[in-house]
Amino acid sequence: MASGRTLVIVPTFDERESIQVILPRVLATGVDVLVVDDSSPDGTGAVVASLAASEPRLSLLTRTSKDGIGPAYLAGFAWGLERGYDVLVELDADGSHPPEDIPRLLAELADPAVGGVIGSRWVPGGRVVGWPLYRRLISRGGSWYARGMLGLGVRDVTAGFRAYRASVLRAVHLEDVESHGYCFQIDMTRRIAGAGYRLVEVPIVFRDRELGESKMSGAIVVEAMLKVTGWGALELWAKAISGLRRDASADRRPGGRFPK
Ligand SMILES: Nc1nc2c(ncn2[C@@H]2O[C@H](COP(=O)(O)OP(=O)(O)OP(=O)(O)O)[C@@H](O)[C@H]2O)c(=O)[nH]1
Ligand SMILES: [Mg+2]
Repeated sequence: MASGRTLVIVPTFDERESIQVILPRVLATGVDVLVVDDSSPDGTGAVVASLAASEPRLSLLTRTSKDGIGPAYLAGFAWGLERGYDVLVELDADGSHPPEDIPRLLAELADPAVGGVIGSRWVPGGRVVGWPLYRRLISRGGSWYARGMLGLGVRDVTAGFRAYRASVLRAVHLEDVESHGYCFQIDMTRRIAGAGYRLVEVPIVFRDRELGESKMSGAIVVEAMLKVTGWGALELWAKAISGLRRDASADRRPGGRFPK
């Protein structure tokens, strides 16, 4: 297992029932936990606050309004980095990500060359239980599109069960991240891979939520499509410009492509 202190960050919006089931499972792995709640109307924050009163390894960060998982995770990362955690883990509250697999993710970080670990549905041994066909298609199609557009080697680009080395989070300019929905995960993937760090995927069994409501929406899918397309276009543009610059400098060299 990676050495150092680990903080598991759980973003919540209206997860009153799920959070009571998941927190004991996460805490049982020996990590510290931060719940980032966007003032859930169902009182999730109050439930977590009362559990935290008797569990020193559990903390609550309350934000004023629902703003998507991207800003919630950024607030959680900032909280954890300020307190000197060495590894920060992302995990949904709804039971889709098995907390019992946290040690498997952390084990991969023992290799100093690995910057982040992704609990992946779409590598051999990984799978999804309980999702209808359309959800599988959105997830697989989204991963396929983002991988192609951004040239990423990761199979499950939108996965939300991840472990990052703190030093990597410090290096990837989190202050520039603007993604709100699950394209936040794609954004993190491209930033970390783009900065030259290795991302490893370990297979997980992802289960559809049993309690509470999904926050997935058409707006989240549209945000991801637009952002991925924009990032892909920018990368193509940057490659084209650097290709032109290379050609121009080759032309200027004596014996260049078009010697006068
Ligand atoms: N703080 C915060 N948490 C959120 C927000 N939206 C979703 N979450 C949490 O993020 C996690 C993932 O949200 P889900 O609703 O499960 O979304 P999903 O996993 O993409 O969709 P499903 O597979 O349908 O459950 C859950 O723990 C949610 O409570 C938000 O705006 N703010
Ligand atoms: Mg979910």
